[in-house]
Order: sequence, then structure tokens, then C-alpha cells
Amino acid sequence: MPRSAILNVMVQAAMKAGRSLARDFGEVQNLQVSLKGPGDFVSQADHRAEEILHNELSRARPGYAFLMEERGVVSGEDDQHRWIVDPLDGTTNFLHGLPIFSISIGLERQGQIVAGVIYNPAMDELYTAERGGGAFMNDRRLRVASRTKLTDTVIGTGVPHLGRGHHGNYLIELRNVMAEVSGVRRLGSAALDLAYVAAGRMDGFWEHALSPWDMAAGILMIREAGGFVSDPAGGAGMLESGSIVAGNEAIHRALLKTLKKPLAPR
Ligand code: 2AM
Ligand code: CA
Repeated sequence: MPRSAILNVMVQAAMKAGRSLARDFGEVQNLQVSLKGPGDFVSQADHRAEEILHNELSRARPGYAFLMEERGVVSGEDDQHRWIVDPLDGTTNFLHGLPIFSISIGLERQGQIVAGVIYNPAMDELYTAERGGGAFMNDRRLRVASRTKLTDTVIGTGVPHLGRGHHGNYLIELRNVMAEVSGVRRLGSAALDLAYVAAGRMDGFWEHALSPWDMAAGILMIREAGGFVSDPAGGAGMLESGSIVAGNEAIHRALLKTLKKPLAPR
């Protein structure tokens, strides 16, 4: 399917920023051997990618507002449109030389996400979606997995870490989910996790304490691939609450139910 002009703008911006990240990722791998941690360098890589995305997107559509991980809110004259951008999702992976990271760009029109791009430059996998136009990986149309029994599924998640999230509650959720599924995976880039659910590589996903830029593109991607996405209460407050549950219709419903269970005695 030919891409719309606006999706093309997003793809070109993501590829350009992706080339910058890929170059810097090569450097990080070299720096791994040095005693001085590459943390500052990664933060520079993040800023370089954000700069490219900001420049490319604002040149193509002057006036659109931004919500970006590093810059925060950048207001624009056009109050109908907003870019929601994560220049480097999976920072910890990037820092450790794990090639599981991505750029995520969502476009909101009148409060609705209408286009999304998620790009993993290390694997050269480009995920795109437009509202009503389906979701794609490179040129392949995406469809969520069709498994309907939780026992057959691989479920992605994000484990809360140092200083983030409610570790006690999460352990209860994890214990309940792991007892009912075929496998749990923790990849470390929420945007890619969501793209993988859209692609049917994982059957479902849940995480808490995320930011809008981690989720905006991925939510559209999953919906356009025929999947379901909500907050843990089943509502549409993912961006506001930072919590997300996703899957095909049956797995989304089953996950919501399992996540609500109290800790089973064992
Ligand atoms: P990041 O790499 O852009 O920080 C992994 O569980 C997900 O949580 C990633 O999408 C990651 O995005 C996000 N994440 C990790 N640490 C975070 C933090 N301190 N604040 C907000 N989001 C975080
Ligand atoms: Ca992120």
C-alpha cells in the first residue's frame, strides 16, 4: 500500500535519526571495554536523534506541537496536531550493547493518534500504521496473533526497576501471569514490545509507569493490526495512567482478568 505524504515524512525522519543512532550504537559497543561508563555518550546519542527528529518533522509540518522525551512539551501554532516522540526507547539496552531499541513517532490529530512509526535501526525493521489504513512491518501487512488460550501464549512485560513502579504489586501480577502462560518476555523497549504484539511475535503485553511517547505509536499499531489495547481497568486511559494491557480480543480480555487476581496461595 502506498504511504500517505505525512507517513512518508515520519518514515524519512525515523530513518535519518536511526542512522545516527546506529552509528552511535557502534561506538557504544566499542566503549563497553573502557572503564568510564558510556552513560554520557548514550545521553548525547539520544539528544542527537531527538534533534534530527525535531528538525525533520518541524521542517515538513511547521506549527505542529511536540511532546518529546528529552524536550518535553514544545507548543506550536497548530493546536490540532501534535507529534509524540521517543528518540531512543530502550536506553538501557542501548547502553549495554543490546540491539533492542527503537525510535517511536506518533501523530495526534485532535487528540486521536492517526499515524505511528516505530523503527529499530539495529535490525532495520520499520513498523508503520495509519488510522484506517492497517499496520505494516517494512512492506508486510501485520496481524496480531490468533491464539486464544492463555496457556499457548508468549506475553511481554516490563519489570519495574530501581526507583520506579510498585514492585510488590508487580510481583503479584507476574506470579499470576507466569502461572497461566507459555512464556513471559522482557525486552526493554515498550515501543518495540507493542510493535511485536502487532506483528504477532508476542501474544500480549502489559506494563506500568510508561510515558506517552513509549506507547502512542504502538497503540495505533496494535489496533490497526486487529488487536485490543486498554488500561488495566479496560478503559482508554493508557497515556494518562502510564499503564497498558494489549493482545488480540481474547488474550487482552484474559490478561485483564488475570492481572486483577489477588496473589494465589501456593
Ligand atoms: P526508555 O528506554 O526511553 O527510558 C522498559 O520497561 C520501558 O520503560 C522502555 O520503554 C523505557 O523507555 C521505559 N523506561 C525505562 N526507564 C524509565 C524511566 N526511568 N522513566 C520512564 N520510562 C522508563
Ligand atoms: Ca521510552
